[in-house]
Amino acid sequence: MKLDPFYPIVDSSDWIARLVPLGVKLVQLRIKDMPEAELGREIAASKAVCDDHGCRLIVNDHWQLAIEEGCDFVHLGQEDLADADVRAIRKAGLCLGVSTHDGEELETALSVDPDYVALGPVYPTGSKELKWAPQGLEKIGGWKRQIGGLPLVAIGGLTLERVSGVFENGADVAAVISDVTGNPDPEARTRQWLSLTARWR
Ligand code: 3NM
Repeated sequence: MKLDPFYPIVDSSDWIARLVPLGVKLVQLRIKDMPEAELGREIAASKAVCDDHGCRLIVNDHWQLAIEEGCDFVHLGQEDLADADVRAIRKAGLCLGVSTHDGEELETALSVDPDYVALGPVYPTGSKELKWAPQGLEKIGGWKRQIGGLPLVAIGGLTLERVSGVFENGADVAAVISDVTGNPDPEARTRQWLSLTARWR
């Protein structure tokens, strides 16, 4: 599977409505702590915008709602993966991305035959509390050698200035939160990301 190299992660359908029309082709909706009915509405609204713009929507965690809303991609962390019914996800025809942070987690991820593997945190991140030290660029090459043709998503502390390094070391996709949504001008930053990553498309 070929994924777009620029993969912003946002926490609302409002963000999706702001960024996707700029030309984003791959986005993750990552919402924590929201009542289920509201979550369903957020996913549906995000999907509508993504469908209108030919953008692939990846729903974090909420795989049952993703199935109900007719989405085609979910992302699971290791704990969510342990709790999820991967068979049901597959039966509904959804693709699956999985987070990994060490060799054991990579093995677990590969055992469910994922559609991509994410490795993080490449650099220090303020967006998620993690027990792992930054992985560094060399680890990306090692992961890529292990997973072969499977897309490798790099995540954690990525910025426009750092992104060439992750692609040169073997990542296929750069996932990013704060460098986009924490920027004083997220739309302009998104356009810069789209322009800089176009050569890896
Ligand atoms: N997962 P930022 S790092 C959601 O390592 C997430 O699994 C990570 O945000 C992992 O681009 C991370 O602001 C946060 O550093 C990424």
